[in-house]
Amino acid sequence: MSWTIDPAAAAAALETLRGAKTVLMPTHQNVDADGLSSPLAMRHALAQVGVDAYPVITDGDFPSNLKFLPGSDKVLVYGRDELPAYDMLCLIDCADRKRLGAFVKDDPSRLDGSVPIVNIDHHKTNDRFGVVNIVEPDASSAGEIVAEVLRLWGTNTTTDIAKCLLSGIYGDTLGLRTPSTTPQTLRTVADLMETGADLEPVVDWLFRLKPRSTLCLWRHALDNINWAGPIIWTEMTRDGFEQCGAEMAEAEGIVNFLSGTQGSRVAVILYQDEDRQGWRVSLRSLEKTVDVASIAKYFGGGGHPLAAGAHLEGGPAERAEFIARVAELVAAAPAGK
Ligand SMILES: [Mn+2]
Repeated sequence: MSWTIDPAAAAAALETLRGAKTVLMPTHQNVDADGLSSPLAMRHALAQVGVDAYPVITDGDFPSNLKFLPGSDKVLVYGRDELPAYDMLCLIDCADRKRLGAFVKDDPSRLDGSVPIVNIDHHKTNDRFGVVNIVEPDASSAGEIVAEVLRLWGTNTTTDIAKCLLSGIYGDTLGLRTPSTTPQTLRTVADLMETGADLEPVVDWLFRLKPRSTLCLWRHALDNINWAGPIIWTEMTRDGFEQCGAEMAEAEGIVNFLSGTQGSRVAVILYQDEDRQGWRVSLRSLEKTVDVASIAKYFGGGGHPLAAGAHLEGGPAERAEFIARVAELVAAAPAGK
């Protein structure tokens, strides 16, 4: 095992969550497969001990490609659905409790600790903000950690739970292709498949099926490609999303496609905010010597060494300054592979 969860921490998480009447599980903003599947698996698991737990999408709509997840109809969308009264928060896959979209922007006191937080995550930059913290930076995904937590709890891994966890692991490892994929990851995946989770819908919905609007969006992204020293970057404008009739989740694969372009060391995508006053930025590296999490942290963001993000306020001048600074930081990193 490349990492293990302290059984006492797992037991403390169960005891804490069992003490709640209703648990809210807000997702990180711009939720992805792991960010939604892992809380959904937790919802199914907590139902077995009589605790109601609701994943909440904290910004934007429910991503269409995740509707296949068992229990997706029970996921709440902040701003659309009424929140139940809750006495506990469980954050899964959230590196930072401040990046929970409108859920925290509308009322920062929601995350000030007055409602206890159970924190389960795999981001290196997670600062252990919970009353219970299970943070394993070497795990491929939150799904992989939740699988281990549920094993320690003795949860009956139903097919629904297995499908969710498999989706989380597949999403974050890009189909078991990232360096974070370990023999342990593969064993967990094998166990989940034996429990009855089929690969086909996961692979189809996460990597193959796409609406036509996605192609339109990719055309925009590829048309807007720029270079700045060792970085390749592009911008996803609001106009692009609107012209294509595309949702944010459809732009997810582009940064991974760009990273690995020969001659580049880091790929950067800027997603323009809805109010056009700034960008959400996504950074990817294929070189272990270029830690994009520390670059993201420099700009107030965070993430993983090879995949990280931050938020940038301002207009074209701030954007140009940002790109130039990232290019400098990347150029200063020692050469990797
Ligand atoms: Mn994740």
